[in-house]
Amino acid sequence: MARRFSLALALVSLLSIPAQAVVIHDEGIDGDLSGVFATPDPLAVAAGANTIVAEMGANGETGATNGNDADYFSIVLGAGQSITAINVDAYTFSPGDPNVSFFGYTSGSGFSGQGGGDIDGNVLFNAASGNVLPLLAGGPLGTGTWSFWVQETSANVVDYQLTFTVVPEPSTAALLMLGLGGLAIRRVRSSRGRRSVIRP
Ligand SMILES: [Ca+2]
Ligand SMILES: [Ca+2]
Ligand SMILES: [Ca+2]
Repeated sequence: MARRFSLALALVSLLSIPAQAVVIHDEGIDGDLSGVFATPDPLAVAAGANTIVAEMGANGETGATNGNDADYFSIVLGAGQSITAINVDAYTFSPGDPNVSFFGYTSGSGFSGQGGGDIDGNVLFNAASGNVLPLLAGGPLGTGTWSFWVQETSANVVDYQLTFTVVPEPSTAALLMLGLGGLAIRRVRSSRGRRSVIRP
């Protein structure tokens, strides 16, 4: 019993290790995110905080329906992984206040168009938005490929930073399954052991 308890404690402590925040794309270093809706830039994520630092709007780059820069990127979530929050860390603008900007998503590695029927959900966001995932998708996004579309159509430039919280790490999930599997095997073995005493 004590061993089971300590195993459970070890698993809980593994799960609660805070993962490092990682900048997965910084347009200042990595270049403008794709402006082509059919081919978002695939970005690799890990457990914990995954941050995108980017700019959209009237910045001379193209991709949106009106020629203003749109940013498209996709994220692949492995078995057991999910996005549990998408936080707007920063939203600054010039020369005027664009009020809000568009953020949409769809399942799959790209969008089939730029219309309302081409998205699974969207939210209008700005500096005050905080975690937009509940309004964007109604809850966490699970295993699979997800594409995201960020766009400002006014004559303003918007610098934005988004952080995607991903849980749990696949290796941690695998460890948890291994641990639970081990407990189940021990339980079966010990019950078989008891039966063998009753039935000679
Ligand atoms: Ca951009
Ligand atoms: Ca772009
Ligand atoms: Ca706007």
